[in-house]
Amino acid sequence: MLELLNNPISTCSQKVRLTLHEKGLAFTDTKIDFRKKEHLTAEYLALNPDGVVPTLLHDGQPVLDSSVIMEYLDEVFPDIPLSPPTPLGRAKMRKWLRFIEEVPTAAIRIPSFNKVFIRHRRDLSEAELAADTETRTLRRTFYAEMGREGFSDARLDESIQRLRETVERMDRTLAEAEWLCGDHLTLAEFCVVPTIDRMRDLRLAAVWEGRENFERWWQAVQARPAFAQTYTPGSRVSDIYEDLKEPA
Ligand SMILES: N[C@@H](CCC(=O)N[C@@H](CS)C(=O)NCC(=O)O)C(=O)O
Repeated sequence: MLELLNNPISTCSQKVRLTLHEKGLAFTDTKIDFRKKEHLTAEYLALNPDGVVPTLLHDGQPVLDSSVIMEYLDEVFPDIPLSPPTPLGRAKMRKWLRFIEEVPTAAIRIPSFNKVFIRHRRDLSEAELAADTETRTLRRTFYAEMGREGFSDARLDESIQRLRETVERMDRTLAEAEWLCGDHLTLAEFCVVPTIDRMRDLRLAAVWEGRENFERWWQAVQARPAFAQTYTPGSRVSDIYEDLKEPA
């Protein structure tokens, strides 16, 4: 029995939903409401002391951290494998996972918060702001730096540059092979897809304009049935915030 405690627009949750769908695994989709701070309740923190989503419950046992969860699922349910068959192949895939966690996953948070999530902090009093920051178990420093006004222009520019470097690195790799780790789609794809989708959602798609290998890969990823199963209505920030919707 698999239960995923997650949030529709959370990119980390989307990594795991993509993996579950691609592997054809049935799961209970339990939605955690960020606005109600359901991820910061004592009950949730007892399962996931970092106060973040996703959390996978497998027969009631918590498995934490989106990349760990992806690898766990692939190990426990090997029928549709999403990892290379050799140790060297898996090492290459894990290198992509670590790079994606360290670079684009961290970078996309800056435009996401500046353009979208900061709005929920603007009207807080000083005391409320400090209290809210204090509750963010894993990200106190991040929330403190963001404050009420968001991250600086320099920090935003640096993040966009990091995202650009990621796309360039992927494009170079994809000139040599169909997928990031060779001839087969792997967890490396699903680790980065939510960041790319968020970039498009935030209207940052110009970053990959003219990058033909990348664009071919992006089309192929979106054609997977797992993609449509993951990105149901309400999964994107532009589904939720009126001012982010594409003009008709
Ligand atoms: N390393 C963790 C990070 C999880 C994470 O940062 N989740 C975000 C959503 S993508 C979250 O729950 N944020 C809650 C908050 O900022 O309060 C993972 O990959 O599972």
